[in-house]
Amino acid sequence: MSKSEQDDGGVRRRTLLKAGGVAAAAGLTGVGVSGISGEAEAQEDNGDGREVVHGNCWICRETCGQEITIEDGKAIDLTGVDGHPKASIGEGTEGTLCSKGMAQLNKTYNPNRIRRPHIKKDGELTAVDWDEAFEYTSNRLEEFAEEHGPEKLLRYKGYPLGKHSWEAEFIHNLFGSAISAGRKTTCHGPFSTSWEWMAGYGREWPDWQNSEYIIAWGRNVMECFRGQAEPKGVLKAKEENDATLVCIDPRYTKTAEVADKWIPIEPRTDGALALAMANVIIEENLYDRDFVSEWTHGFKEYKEAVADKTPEWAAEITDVDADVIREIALGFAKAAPSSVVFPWTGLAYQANGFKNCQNLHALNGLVGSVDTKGGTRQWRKPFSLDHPRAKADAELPSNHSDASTPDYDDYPFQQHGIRDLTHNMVPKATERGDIQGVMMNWSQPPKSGNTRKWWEAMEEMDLVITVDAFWTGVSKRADVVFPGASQLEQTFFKKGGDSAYSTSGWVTGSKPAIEPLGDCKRDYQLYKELSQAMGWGEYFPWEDAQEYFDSKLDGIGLSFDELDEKSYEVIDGLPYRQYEDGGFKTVNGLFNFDLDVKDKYKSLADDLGISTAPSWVPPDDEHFGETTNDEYPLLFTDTMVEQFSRGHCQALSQSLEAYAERFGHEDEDYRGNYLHINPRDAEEHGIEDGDWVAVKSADDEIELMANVWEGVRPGWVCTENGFGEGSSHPDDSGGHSMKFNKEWHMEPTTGMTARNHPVDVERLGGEPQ
Ligand SMILES: Nc1nc2c(c(=O)[nH]1)N[C@H]1C(S)=C(S)[C@@H](COP(=O)(O)OP(=O)(O)OC[C@H]3O[C@@H](n4cnc5c(=O)[nH]c(N)nc54)[C@H](O)[C@@H]3O)O[C@H]1N2
Ligand SMILES: Nc1nc2c(c(=O)[nH]1)N[C@H]1C(S)=C(S)[C@@H](COP(=O)(O)OP(=O)(O)OC[C@H]3O[C@@H](n4cnc5c(=O)[nH]c(N)nc54)[C@H](O)[C@@H]3O)O[C@H]1N2
Ligand code: SF4
Ligand SMILES: [Mo]
Repeated sequence: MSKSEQDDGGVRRRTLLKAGGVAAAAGLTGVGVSGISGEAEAQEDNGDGREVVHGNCWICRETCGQEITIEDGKAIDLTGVDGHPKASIGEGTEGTLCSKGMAQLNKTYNPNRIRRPHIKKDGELTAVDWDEAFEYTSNRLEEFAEEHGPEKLLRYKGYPLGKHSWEAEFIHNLFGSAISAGRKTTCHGPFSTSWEWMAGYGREWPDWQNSEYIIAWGRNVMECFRGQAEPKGVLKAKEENDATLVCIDPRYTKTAEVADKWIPIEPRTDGALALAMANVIIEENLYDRDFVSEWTHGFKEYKEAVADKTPEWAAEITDVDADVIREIALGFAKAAPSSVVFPWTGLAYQANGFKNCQNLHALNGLVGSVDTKGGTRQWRKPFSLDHPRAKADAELPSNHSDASTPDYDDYPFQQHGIRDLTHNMVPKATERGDIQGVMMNWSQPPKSGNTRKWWEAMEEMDLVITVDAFWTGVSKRADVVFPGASQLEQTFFKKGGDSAYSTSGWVTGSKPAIEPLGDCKRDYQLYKELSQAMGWGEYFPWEDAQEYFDSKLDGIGLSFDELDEKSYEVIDGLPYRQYEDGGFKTVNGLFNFDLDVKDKYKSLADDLGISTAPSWVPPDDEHFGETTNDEYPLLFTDTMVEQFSRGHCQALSQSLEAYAERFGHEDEDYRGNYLHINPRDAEEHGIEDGDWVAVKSADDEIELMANVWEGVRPGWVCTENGFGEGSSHPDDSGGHSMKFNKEWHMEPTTGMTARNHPVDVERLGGEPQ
């Protein structure tokens, strides 16, 4: 579909262009956009029929507080909430929404939204009313339980609004599904698992705003932020602490744009760079002796491992100058403990990612930047809230825990102590008959790895149930499609840690701003009524989500009405260096450089022939990632950009326009993703900017438009994920980046999908479609 054909009601191209211009001029891309959107100033109903209510953005699921202007029951404008823990940089500062957040209006009123329940009738998905949809679904679920056993229904964990528990309670507790899969192996596995085993807490966060030296390492914090507080925190640190920002990324991202130093490293060699930095820090005696001697295990092995890993050694591998390695090692160590190295998907999505992430985190431990002001933070539970279920009359059963799942334990990664079935192995588990169906809410699994097999597996499955807002390769293959109410139409509640308030937790919540469009249904109502249809109504005794959350808030003396009025509440209780009170939450209470303390990892490392201590594990065409060759000389991966959130903003014309403008292709009709290719590689392949190209691996092929760009390293090509066949893009435009990914492309410790595929590119005739 060309740009002119997609009329989704919410395109405000002028506003967006203007916003992009001002934000870019201020060096604040992705931050502060809403302030420019015109009538966004929050006001109470002042007689013009408008009122302003609170909401919480869930486009990237980071809950930035919203002020929503409503006119005649329709949401007409959005802006942020000042002081909000996620939308601002703390008390007294402006709250804003990013450009993705601003696209929520476009999303809500999008004509492509699924607005009616659909069920399979005579092999065709057919729109029906809710009574029929619930009756059909409850019958199918009952048949499924009888025929296969409930344990064989996979729960694919998505992002239901506020990550509420009703979906899990329905699928696991009540129905008895025993298997789940999800982001552990599609988002953060190697990073969170290595850090969890090292420091006891896998989901650490940088204390950005207090830092003095930040290394964003395969972590595009200025555009793949988790709430507006993150990029604002980085800018604050630069302004107020004169912090140095180093961006280690083969791509010239928005983070690279504001960084003091951009290091376009050879992909997948990050572990070698980290070892060389440790070599310098130890040689120069700049490590934190007190922290290392009192709180760590395995320093001797770490020291031995890096003894010969000089900057000159790493320069050969990483294509980073030895002087630059020395410079950042010294800068990082001298700023400690207010310094931080932090990765995410750039390193997690690699077959050698586990070791790379271990080597990185070892650096934080070496200089003592663990749970410190301006270092990493270990967010523990800052406060507890009552669980409404504790007060309910009917105790929720745990039907899933009684299920026998012997085959599930046979899967290799579970034997390493990894929770959840590996995403890429779901098709195999389906082939083996261990999985016979799937239920999900707000998820698009085939986008995240092993795409073709996933599609086949869904065809094989006896029952596919999804809650979604758009037609995708998943909803089109489902037996039941429930039209989920979108964020502005739902009650919202969330509590959390990481935010603009470094040593506090927070709660935020809001009532629905508008009525659900069409037949869309709010999540709580959906699970309550589905439970009623199954005869389990007593487990959802609350009238609505508001009543449920009201009960939850008792513990901190707030009512849901009050929270909605305030939008958020900040709650103290997250001191730095929490490990000083009772040690690290690891097997030995220490920060582990060496993972020999984990028996399961020890035997795995033995099998793989690698050390349990930090070490350099290069891609090897066997366990740790494929390498390029004469036939397939380029390395291909996919990435994310500020304009899209994972796999669903591709449905929004506003986001597609902003993306096209960013890369200077707004005048072309094509609205798919681009293959970013360095001018050197483009010339070698006879490719020009805007050409329609094929990308080929040994066993697959995609087609998309070339964006010839200095912003990617020579030898490395990439595109944005979530496009092409089966995506939420209304016209399936562009190339599906994960068609190259096959079942065996996994990181060998966690089973996380591993990107980076050897490919070649070829210019095709014809216009990009
Ligand atoms: N705009 C936007 N923001 C988001 C999301 C989104 O989809 N869109 N998703 C949210 C979610 S769920 C997450 S998990 C986070 C993820 O946040 P990030 O992990 O920061 O997101 P990515 O864009 O995948 O960033 C990884 C970066 O690593 C780089 N990279 C790739 N390979 C290598 C390598 O070998 N070495 C190094 N050093 N770098 C490499 C890529 O070029 C990319 O810029 O973002 C969150 N925020
Ligand atoms: N190739 C590739 N795959 C990736 C990544 C990558 O960088 N590249 N990143 C990974 C990461 S970091 C993560 S966290 C995962 C996330 O992966 P998923 O958990 O699958 O999440 P999304 O892609 O956000 O989910 C998209 C689905 O939610 C639907 N949706 C959108 N809005 C709504 C709504 O209002 N209600 C409901 N019910 N549904 C809605 C969309 O139509 C779409 O089908 O993806 C991973 N997969
Ligand atoms: S950062 Fe995420 S939650 Fe905040 S406005 Fe942007 S999309 Fe919404
Ligand atoms: Mo993620």
